[in-house]
This record gives sequence, C-alpha cells and structure tokens, in this order.
Amino acid sequence: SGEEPPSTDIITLTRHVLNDQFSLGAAATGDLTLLLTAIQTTSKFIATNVRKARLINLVGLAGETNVQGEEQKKLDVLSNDIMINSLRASGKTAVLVSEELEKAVIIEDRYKGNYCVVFDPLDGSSNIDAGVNIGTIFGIYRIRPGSQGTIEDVLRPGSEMVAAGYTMYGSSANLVLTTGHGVNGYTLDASLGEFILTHPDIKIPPRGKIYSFNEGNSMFFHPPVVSYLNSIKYPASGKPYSARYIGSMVADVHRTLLYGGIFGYPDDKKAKTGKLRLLYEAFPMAFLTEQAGGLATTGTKRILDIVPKSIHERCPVFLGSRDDVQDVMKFYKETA
Ligand code: AHM
Ligand code: MG
Repeated sequence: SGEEPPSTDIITLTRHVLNDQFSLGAAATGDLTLLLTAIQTTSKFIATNVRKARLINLVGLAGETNVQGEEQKKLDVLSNDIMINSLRASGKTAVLVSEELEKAVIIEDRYKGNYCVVFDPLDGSSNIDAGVNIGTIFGIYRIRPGSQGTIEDVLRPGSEMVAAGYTMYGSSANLVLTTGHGVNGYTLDASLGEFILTHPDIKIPPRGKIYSFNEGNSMFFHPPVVSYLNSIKYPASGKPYSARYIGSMVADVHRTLLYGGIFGYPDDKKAKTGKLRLLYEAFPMAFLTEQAGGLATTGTKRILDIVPKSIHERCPVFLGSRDDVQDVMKFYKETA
C-alpha cells in the first residue's frame, strides 16, 4: 500500500481567518488578518525560545551575563520585547498594554493602525524553570470611531473585544482563538512554521468532573467558595470531582475548554480583588469560554460586562462548564 501522500489542502490559521473575513464581504479590510499574522510570528518566536531556553541560558533572572559578556534577557522580558516590536511594526495597532509594562504604549503616527492589543507575553512564568506549560494571552479591541488611540480605547468591557486568544507552549505550541464566531484551536507544525487547524469549533462540555483552584489559599477563601468546594468534594452522589491545578492559567484554561469542569481564582481575605488581571487574563479567557459555550463570572457578575478603571486591575475569576459555573453562582446568591 505504501505511504499516504501528504494533504495538499491544509487549513492554516491565516487561511481560516481570511475565510471568515471573506464571508463578511466588503466590511473586511484584511487588517485583522495581518495583525493576527504578527501575533502568530511572536508566538513562533516565543515557542522556539521557550524550547531552547535551557540551552542558551534564558532561564533565570534578567541582568545576568553570558560567556560572551552579553546581557541575558529573561524569557518574559524577551517575549514582551518581541511582541511590542512586532505589533508596532505590523502597522495595525494604536495602543498596546502588556503585563510587563506599567504604562500603555501609544503607537506613533507612522505605524498607527486601528487595533489595540492587550497581552500577557508569558503567563505562568513561575513555571518556566520547571519546564511546565506556559503561554501568551491576548485580547484585541478596535479603536473607537474617531479615536486617535488613547488609553480609553482599552478601558472598555471585554464584550467589546473583537478577538482574543492564547498560545500555550507545551509539548507542542497551541494557538486557541476566537474572533467572536466560536473557538478554534491550531497547532504549530514546526516543519512548516504554520499554525494548522487541529481543533475546529471547540465546545466545552456543559458539565465537567474537574475543579482547578489553588486550594492552598483555603484559609482565606470566602464562605461561598468554601461551601462550593465542599459540595464537589463531598457530594451526595458519592462521586467527587478530580483536582487539577497547574498554576499556569493558560494550561488550566486549555484543559478546562477541552475536558470541561471549572477553573477558579477567587478574591479572598488576602487578595481582595483576586490575583488575575482583568484586561489581559480574565477578559480574553472569559471571551473564549463564552464562545465555547461556557460561562465566566466573578461569582456575582459576568466578567465580560466589567468596565475597567485601570489597565492592570485584577478581578475574581470562575470559568468553565456552564452547569459548574452556575453552581458556584448559586452559592454566592445564597450567602448574599
Ligand atoms: P503571572 O502573571 O505572574 O504569571 O501570574 C498569573 C498566574 C496564572 O497563570 C495562574 O493561574 C496563577 O498566576 C497562579 O497563581 P498561584 O500561584 O497563586 O496559584
Ligand atoms: Mg500573568
């Protein structure tokens, strides 16, 4: 029988997004496609560097010098730099917000475009040295009509994002994306250097069997969270949930999208507004989760409805399977 010939009709991320744009007809300019191309390039760069981090001494603290006497950049600093450079050079952005930078970057006229990108260049960086999955998270707004690109263009509810996604750097690099028409997952084919559609139309199961919280913080948790966790650990059915917590939001959310269940990082007596950042962690993940048929709440409020007051603010997060997230919300209602 011999070997199968290779497929000559591969669906790359760019082709897939372009196809979406074709279906929009005249409204589409191709700008978003070009912006996403820039994001793909940064993900390929970061994936490559995460992989060779051990070899070329990217692990560890920034400020160290290598044998040639060159300054070594920490992976998260490097990831931030490549994203800023590449997004600016795309000519499609007006405002950039990065977890790594205290202030928003306002793009100069020469390169200015119509989109704003909020991102965490390398989330879960405490996991880098152990070789555990990490990722890049991003959200995209279109600037408001008539705006020249100011911070007000990103201080808007997550429901106004036009696209969001993440790339997870694991055994392979997986880019998961929504442009508001469902969620698709792409896997980097390293030999082609392209993200190939491998997980079309991801849908979260309506109920899962896994919960994902940092329960080490239990002594600080508020009563609704404690009661909820007890309800899944000591259920009347006698079938408790399994615990899975990687401590990398991208990896924990990725598993939740594929297998179902619930991921939570609540506010508590110590972290008064939770830990995760609203703009470039909670919003993109909430957008993806809803587009996959799940829910994302602070416990009492839909995450995508929050209006940010500042670019680095935090918010409590519960997201995942619809029924599981509704269960948490019930406990919040009961104790209100
Ligand atoms: P970081 O942006 O400093 O990497 O922190 C965000 C990470 C998330 O990836 C993860 O969900 C969370 O912090 C884990 O926090 P903790 O170690 O408190 O459980
Ligand atoms: Mg982060």
